[in-house]
Amino acid sequence: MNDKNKKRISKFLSLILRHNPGKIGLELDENGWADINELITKANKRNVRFSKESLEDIVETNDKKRFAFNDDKTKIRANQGHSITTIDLKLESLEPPAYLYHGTVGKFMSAIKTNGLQKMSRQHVHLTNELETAVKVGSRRGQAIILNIRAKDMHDKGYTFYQSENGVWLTDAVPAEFIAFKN
Ligand code: HQG
Repeated sequence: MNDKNKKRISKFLSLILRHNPGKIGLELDENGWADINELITKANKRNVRFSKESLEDIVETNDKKRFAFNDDKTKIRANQGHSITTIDLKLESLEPPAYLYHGTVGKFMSAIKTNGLQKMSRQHVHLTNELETAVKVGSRRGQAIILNIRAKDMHDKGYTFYQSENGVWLTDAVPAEFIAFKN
């Protein structure tokens, strides 16, 4: 499968496995897993064609490791980024590093200064320990602004952090007092 096709299928999988399985009449279980054969058949009916081998290729080579198989490779799910509120990935809570980054843009800054970081339409606020990743995430929307979050401090005050299988740090909300604003 060429890169363009892989990207197209990967975007389709993000839509189906994170946001709208009903679009192809698929159901995810309570932990977000989809049956692979059912996914392939139902996608095929809507003219999105891929094989089990191409799914394996996508899971392995996806730039952000967005998807994972279960142990016997009968099921697939998205590692993070869901908007479906009933899905529980059963992530284990983990102590974060002292600081984590969040990449955003200027137009959100006054709201963030007032309300802190909110999960908006996803299940969690997404944070990273890599500056470069935060820059990329922010740059999707314009000139990136990088916020420094006092994650360990939050954790010590009782806030829970999780790490998804692809290394993204997740938490429910970041109150403004834990964000270092430069101005
Ligand atoms: C902003 C992609 C106003 C927040 C990326 C962000 C990432 C607020 C936007 C992953 C706010 C939400 C997640 C507040 C936060 N008021 N705006 N109080 N609090 N915001 O897409 O972190 O390619 O839901 O700064 O690469 O941008 O999909 O979150 O700009 O890893 O795998 O509201 O999604 O990964 O946007 O991105 P998002 P995000 P994938």
